[in-house]
Amino acid sequence: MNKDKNWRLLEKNDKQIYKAIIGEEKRQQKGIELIPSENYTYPEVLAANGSILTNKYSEGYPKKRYYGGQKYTDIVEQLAIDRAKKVFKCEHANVQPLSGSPMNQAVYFAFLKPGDTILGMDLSHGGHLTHGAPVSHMGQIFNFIRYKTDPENKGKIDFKELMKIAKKHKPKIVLCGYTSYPRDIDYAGFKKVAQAVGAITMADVAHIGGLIAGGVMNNPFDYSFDIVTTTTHKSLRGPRGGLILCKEKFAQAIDKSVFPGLQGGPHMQTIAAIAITLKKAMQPEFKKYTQQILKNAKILSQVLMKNGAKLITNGTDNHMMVIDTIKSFNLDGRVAEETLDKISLTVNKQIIPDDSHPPLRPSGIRLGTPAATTRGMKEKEMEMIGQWIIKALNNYKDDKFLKKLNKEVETMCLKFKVPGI
Ligand code: DSN
Repeated sequence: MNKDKNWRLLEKNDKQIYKAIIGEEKRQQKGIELIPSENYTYPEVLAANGSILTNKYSEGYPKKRYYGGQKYTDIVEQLAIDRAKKVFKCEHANVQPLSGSPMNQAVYFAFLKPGDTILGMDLSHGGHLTHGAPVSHMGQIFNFIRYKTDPENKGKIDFKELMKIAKKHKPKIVLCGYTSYPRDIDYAGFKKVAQAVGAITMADVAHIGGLIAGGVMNNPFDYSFDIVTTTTHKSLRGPRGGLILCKEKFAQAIDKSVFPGLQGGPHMQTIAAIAITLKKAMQPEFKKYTQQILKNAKILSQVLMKNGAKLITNGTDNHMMVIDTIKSFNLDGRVAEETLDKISLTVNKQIIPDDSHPPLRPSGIRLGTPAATTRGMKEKEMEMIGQWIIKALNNYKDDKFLKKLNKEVETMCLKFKVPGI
């Protein structure tokens, strides 16, 4: 395999795509990804993801395939399965979901019929689209009852209220785990609610999967959860993909639901890259990495709050922060995102609990520390990033000032290499 030759061929035969990839490489190197769901993956993952495994169809599971020629793909998938079980301390792992949305859909279809009820978090309070947002197909197929957080009480969940809702609506799945929620999750509280109504417990830990793998956040399996889903490209630092982890008694239903229920051929190049990621997650360096993600988030949130930023939930327990930019800077999330783009800090505009503004011009932005931490940035850099955010958002009309800040950001970024570039 000659990777340099492959790149030379691409450069020669498709200049437009080649140039766009090189442009994106430069953008990633010159700025900082602060979107909490993004990360810079390992060079080994890039190698596996760009490998000839992409040529192979492998419908089915190791030793039970529908096509021949599976000697090596079986090795790859079995390694990914065994490592996932070890890292997340669970009985069964399906490593084939193509990403986060199909991963959650496969769980619903494994256990529910159309019209059945799921208890999930409201989108604006931190739930994912697949947790029942009306615009998602899932919201149209299943009957989602959506609970909320208490913004006045650090974004905590009122379990007495949740129990009442569960008893009234009798969900078949009680779902926790979120996409824009900066607090830890009381898995024992959810288990109690689910047990009271005989529901399956499901945690979608897509965002914090890496933090659980590193042992710095609670693992739902320690609270006897039934099903845990996670993407592999966020805090876990792997390729884009998903894992469904469960107790053995649910294994058959989950596997059938992923294939042939929902998906066709698994992406074996991604599964190899997931196996590599999981081996990395078992190393002591990964634990240190996840500890630093949390330290960085604490510092960044403190710098922001000290300087007038109003954070949803008034702080963070994980890698993520949501800033109410209207209350803090009198700017909507779109203007805030565009302003920070001008100084090479990439964040995403974000709806806040019960937002009265529309999703493309919401009231906030969301940011997090996994990617910056991967580059080696620590407390000192978090202090600088926090100050840059505050200065830029307080001076969003001053293009000359923003240009000056951008130089500072780029100079700092060039000292922290993006792995694999
Ligand atoms: N797009 C992911 C995120 O940014 O959280 C969730 O799907």
